[in-house]
Amino acid sequence: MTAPAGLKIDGEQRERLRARLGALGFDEVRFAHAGGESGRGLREWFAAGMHADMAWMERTVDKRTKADLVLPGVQSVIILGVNYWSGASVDRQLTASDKPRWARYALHEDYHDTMKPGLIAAGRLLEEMAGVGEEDYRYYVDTGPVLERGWAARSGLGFRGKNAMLISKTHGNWLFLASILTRVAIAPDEPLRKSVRSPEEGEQAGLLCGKCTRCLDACPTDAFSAPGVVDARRCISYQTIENKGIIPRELRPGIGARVYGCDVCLEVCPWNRFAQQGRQMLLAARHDLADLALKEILEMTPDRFAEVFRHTPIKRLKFTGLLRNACVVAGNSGDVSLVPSVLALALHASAVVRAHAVWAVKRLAGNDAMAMLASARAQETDALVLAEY
Ligand code: B12
Ligand code: SF4
Ligand code: SF4
Repeated sequence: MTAPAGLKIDGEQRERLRARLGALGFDEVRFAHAGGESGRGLREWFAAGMHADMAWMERTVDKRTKADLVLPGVQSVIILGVNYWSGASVDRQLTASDKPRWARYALHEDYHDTMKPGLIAAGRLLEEMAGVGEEDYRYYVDTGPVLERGWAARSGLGFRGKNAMLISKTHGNWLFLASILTRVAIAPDEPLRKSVRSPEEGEQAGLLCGKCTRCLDACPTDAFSAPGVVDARRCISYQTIENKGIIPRELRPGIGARVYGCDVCLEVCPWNRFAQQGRQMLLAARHDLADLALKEILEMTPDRFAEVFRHTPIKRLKFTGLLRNACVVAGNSGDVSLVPSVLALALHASAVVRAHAVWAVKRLAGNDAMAMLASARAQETDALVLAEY
């Protein structure tokens, strides 16, 4: 069934919908008008090659800039936010160790999976309250052809920071976003400032940043090509999660102890000061991952990887991807006790792992490295690995 033309949710009914969606576990519920084309900067981003090898994004560029191509007849976008901040004291424990660092979002079971039941329930609620069918809406979390941060800015959920993140005045940077495109017309919320209604102006990042540039200054790999614009090719998040091959050598030192993802431009932001511990209704914390020692990861077996990372986003990186990242972290650690573990990985079945292991041995063992690596080098045939020697 197609939603009857003119069907509108507003006033008290809209607030009831907001409250009931909130009760499902969504910490932010906002509404935006779906019309028009937006995200002009997105085409420029692709043209400049800043999406690296994420060709799946470029293939859906038209849909990403025009919601009507995703759901013909779409009237509104419901933007939902889930707070994943663990509170200041837990966060201090998670980050104050000498252990490898994980993006905070990854210290949970995969949010794509844990948020899905909430989105299914949200759809049912829309059917009940607006009398529509399941063909009248479409929900997404992360993987859909939807510019989630852009819609969130338009709905007034927050603003796009100079760090490109959608920043909420209540939750700071620590929100997962999800969206429901629907043919039901829901009275839109106001953006934080009226200018966000105009896509061109709205695409300018930093509405509530003032003179602050902390995130731009703190990025370890200099990944911002302009305020609000991340060049994925230089971003640690891209390199440690999305890139499945060789991490460019010049970026490896900047990765530091970050074994999966990067939160630097989020954690320095002063807007986080109001963040409160999340309700965790649509999340399942896996803070235990922050206790893993680097040596344990370097010496992990595939079975142990499957066991430890089951249901987490890290499983999508695959075992070899994690070993590759762990080699980079080892190379940056200055901890010579790790040399035997990385030396063993210089003989690993995966050329990608071998390449990063060779780099790590050279960083850790200095002048002694080539002698230690002699036997591995004698067996090596892969050009990319040989280039590391
Ligand atoms: C591709 C991607 C990445 C790439 C590229 C990063 C980037 N800056 O785009 C990589 C792998 C590097 C990455 C990293 C991270 N990501 Co990411 N990523 C995405 C994804 C799938 C698409 C983003 C995209 O389209 N990027 C292209 C750029 C150019 O678009 P943009 O930044 O959104 O800006 C455009 C729009 O906002 C638009 N616009 C402006 N105003 C308006 C108004 C309207 C109405 C519209 C429609 C558009 C619009 O114009 C801008 C330029 O075109 C989204 C999920 C999604 N479907 O949106 C998650 C998403 C953005 N990532 C997320 C997260 C958490 C991260 C990390 C923090 C993970 C980590 N800790 O390692 C880092 C942060 C890096 C950073 N500072 O941006 C969250 C962000 C939540 C939030 N509060 O902002 C999202 C929304 C996933 C989710 N569902 O929660 N990510
Ligand atoms: S996530 Fe890290 S590497 Fe990427 S832009 Fe932010 S600070 Fe830079
Ligand atoms: S750190 Fe400063 S410049 Fe960066 S997003 Fe936060 S307020 Fe804006």
